[in-house]
Amino acid sequence: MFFQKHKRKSKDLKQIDPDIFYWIQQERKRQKEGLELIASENYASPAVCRVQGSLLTNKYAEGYPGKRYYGGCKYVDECEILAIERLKQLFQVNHANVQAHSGSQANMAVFLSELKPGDKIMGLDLFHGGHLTHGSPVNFSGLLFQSVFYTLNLETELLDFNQIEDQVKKERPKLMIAGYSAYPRIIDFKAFRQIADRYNCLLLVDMAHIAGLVAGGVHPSPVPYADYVTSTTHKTLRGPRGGFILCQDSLKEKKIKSKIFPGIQGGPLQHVIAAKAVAFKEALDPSFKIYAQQIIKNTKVLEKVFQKQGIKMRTGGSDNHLLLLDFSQLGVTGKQIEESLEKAGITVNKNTVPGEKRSPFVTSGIRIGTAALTTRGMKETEMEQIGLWISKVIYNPSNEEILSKTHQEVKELCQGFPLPTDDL
Ligand code: DSN
Repeated sequence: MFFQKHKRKSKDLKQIDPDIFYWIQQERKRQKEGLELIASENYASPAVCRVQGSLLTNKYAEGYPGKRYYGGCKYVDECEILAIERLKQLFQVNHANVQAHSGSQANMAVFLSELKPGDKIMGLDLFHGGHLTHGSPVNFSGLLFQSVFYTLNLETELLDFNQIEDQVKKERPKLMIAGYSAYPRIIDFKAFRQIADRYNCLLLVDMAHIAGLVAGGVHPSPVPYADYVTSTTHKTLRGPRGGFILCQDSLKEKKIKSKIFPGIQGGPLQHVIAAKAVAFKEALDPSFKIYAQQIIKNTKVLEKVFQKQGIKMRTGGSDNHLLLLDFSQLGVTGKQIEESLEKAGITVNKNTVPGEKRSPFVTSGIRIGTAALTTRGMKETEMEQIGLWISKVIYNPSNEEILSKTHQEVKELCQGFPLPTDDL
């Protein structure tokens, strides 16, 4: 034979990089033994993780399927086409772009498609549950564009469309954003569309938090109402970490394509795009509807427990995957409760509440979400127990004995619910 045959012995990660191996093991233990209640997190399936860790990462494919700047793209083209077609089917939409590396870049592509630097955008105030990329002055969205905000009604704690309309009338933004990080109620996209139409304003819906609920049919879809819909793929939708953009109009799709590439991104992450395709297939399966329904059932159980325990929830409860607990009358901060819950093996994040008086590093509340534990198979019985544990910690945040006993009980519960990706 002309060429010598090379055999590659693959060493395992433990030998190649014992440090990273060690930290992954630690993180595995944390995920296994703890209760994950961060509202923006979930467990991607083993299939999604496997594809995300596949050799597709080796491929450069700047451009779009059928029109790339590199050779050898015919197989990644097929994966990207599948991702696009499945996503279109999932949300019943005409056009989908699956190349955005993140939700932030998806939003950036929409802004750059429609706006010039200095144009006015309007999103929900960050302290009321909005997002950094919806105009915060410390983010590109507030640096490049003139940003103004609407707020929740401080009495009802809900979106107030009269107030929003007044604000739009006064400010006349070129683009308005709906879709939030900490809003526990159903969003009326039609009402946003009506205001947008009256004031000739574009409507972007960032459905990152609720994408899985929309896909599962337990939250109305923004697709019929928004000019653009952006999302991440890894929250309630349970895919790999990434973003996407949807629109109905082919002219808008063209603009988005060129803003994503070459506008703001280079080579697409073909391993992530293929993993998105897998996640979209999973979300098209009828079992995903049952999953989405269970997320809501689980939130409702927590809502009931907190009501009984006298713990204040903003808006009084939730219709979606998250609850916003408010301690402003309890004399403890969100930061303290986040830390105490972590000692008890329960992971949440501190969160500002509408009308917040404390800094975002301290806050008066925490945000709790049920998407991840629902994926892990936990249902009403477990949720009731978890609600009681959380309440106990809220009322006894410095009682080390209670924290450590709760941690032990949490570990015991977790043993019965293996992680979907335990062996990855
Ligand atoms: N960081 C995400 C969240 O926790 O809601 C939003 O990007």
